[in-house]
Amino acid sequence: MRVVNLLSTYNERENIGPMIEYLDDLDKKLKKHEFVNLVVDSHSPDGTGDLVRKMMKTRKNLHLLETPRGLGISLIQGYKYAMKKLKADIVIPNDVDFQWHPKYIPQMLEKIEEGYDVVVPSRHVPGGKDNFDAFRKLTHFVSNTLVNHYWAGIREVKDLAGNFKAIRVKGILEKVNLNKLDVRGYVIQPTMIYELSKTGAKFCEIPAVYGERRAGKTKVGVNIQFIKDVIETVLNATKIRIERSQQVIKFAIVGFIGFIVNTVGLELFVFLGIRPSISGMMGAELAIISNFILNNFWTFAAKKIVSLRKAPIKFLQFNLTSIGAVLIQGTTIELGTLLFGGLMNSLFSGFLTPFWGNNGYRFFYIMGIGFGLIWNYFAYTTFIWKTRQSKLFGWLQKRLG
Ligand SMILES: Nc1nc2c(ncn2[C@@H]2O[C@H](COP(=O)(O)OP(=O)(O)O)[C@@H](O)[C@H]2O)c(=O)[nH]1
Ligand SMILES: [Mg+2]
Repeated sequence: MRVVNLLSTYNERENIGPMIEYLDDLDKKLKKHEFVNLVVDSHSPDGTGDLVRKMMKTRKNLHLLETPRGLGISLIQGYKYAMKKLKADIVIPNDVDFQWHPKYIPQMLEKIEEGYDVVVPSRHVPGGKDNFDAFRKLTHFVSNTLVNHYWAGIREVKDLAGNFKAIRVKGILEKVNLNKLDVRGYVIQPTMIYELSKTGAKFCEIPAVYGERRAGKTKVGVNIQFIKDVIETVLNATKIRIERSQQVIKFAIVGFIGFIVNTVGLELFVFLGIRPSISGMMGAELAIISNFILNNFWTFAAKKIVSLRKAPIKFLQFNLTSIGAVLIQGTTIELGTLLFGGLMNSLFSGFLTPFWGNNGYRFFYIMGIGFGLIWNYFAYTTFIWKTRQSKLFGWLQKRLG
C-alpha cells in the first residue's frame, strides 16, 4: 500500500533531515508498503523549506507543500494533497521532532491490515506515557479530557490531542469533508477524530511513549496564539456537542414518525378485519421501512449507505435486526389480549368504552412498542450505524461489517 507520511514543520531545520532519513530506512525494511513523504511547511523563517527542496534533488518520493501559518490549516491542505496528488492509501501525519517516534509505524500499519481504519498511538492506555511538565499536564488534561472527551463527547479514543496516527483513505479519510473544516490551530486533532468517527471508522489505540524533543523549540507557549487556541478549542467542542445532540433529537423525531406509521397501519389493518397481533406486526414493518429511509438519509446522513449495490443488503440486515421488535410487538399483543383481554374490557368500561372497550389490543400495542424500542436502540447502534462496540456480539458485529 502507498503510505504518505504527512510531516508538518515550522522551524524544524535540525529535525526534518533525520526524520526523512529514518523514514527512508524504514521504507526499505517494509516490503508490503511504499513510502511517500510530504512535508507541509508554513514558510519557516529558519529555512526548513529550502533544506527539503535540497533533499528532493536526490529523492523521488519527497514532496513539499507550502502552507499558511497554523497546524490545522497546514494539515487540511496536506491531507487533500496526499489523497489527490499523491494517491495515498494510508496517511500518517506526524510531527518531525521525534516526540512521537516513527518506530511505531510498522505496528500501526499491521493494525490497519488487521482491519482497523484509524490507529492512534496513545498516552492514555496501559503502557503509554507522556513527558509533560506540570503546565502541559494541566493544559492537556483540561483540553483533552475535560473539554474534548467530556464536554464535546468525543470518546472514540482516549488520546485526542496527538498528531501521529495512521488513517485509511478508502471509505474513511476520503469521506471527510475537509473543505468544510474551519479550524486553524491544534484543535484540528480532536476535530479529525470526530470527523473520522462520523464516517463509521473502526478505531484502535496502541500504547506509545511521548518522548523528548530531539532539537529546536516547541511552538506551544503562553502567548497570543495560546489564547487563540484555547478559545478555538472551547468553541469547537461546543459546536461538536450541539451537532451530536442534533443526532439524538433527529433519532427521536424519526422514532416518533415511525410510531405514527405503526399506529395508523395497525388501526387500518384491524379495520380491514385482520387479527390485531398480525396488524401490529404489519404496521411495525411499515415503520421499519420509514425508519430506515429517514435515519439513513437524515439522522446518520454522514454514514449514509450510498451505493445502490449496498443499500438493499443493508436494508435486509436492518430488517433482520428489527425483526426482534416486530416479533416483540406481535407477541405482546397476542398474549396480552389472550390473557388479559377480558380484564381490560371490564376495567375500561364506561366513558372509555369507545376507545378501550373490546380494543384492549391498543394497550398491549403501546406496551409492545415500549419493549420494541429498547430492542431497536440496541440493535441499531450495534449492527447498523455502529456507534457502540458490543462485547457480547463483537464477533457478529465484525462479520456484518
Ligand atoms: N506546517 C506547520 N507546522 C507546524 C505549525 N506549528 C507547529 N507545527 C509543527 O507541528 C508539530 C508539533 O509542534 P510542537 O511545537 O512540537 O508541539 P508540541 O509537541 O505539542 O510541543 C511540529 O512538527 C511543528 O513543527 C505551523 O504553523 N505550520
Ligand atoms: Mg513536539
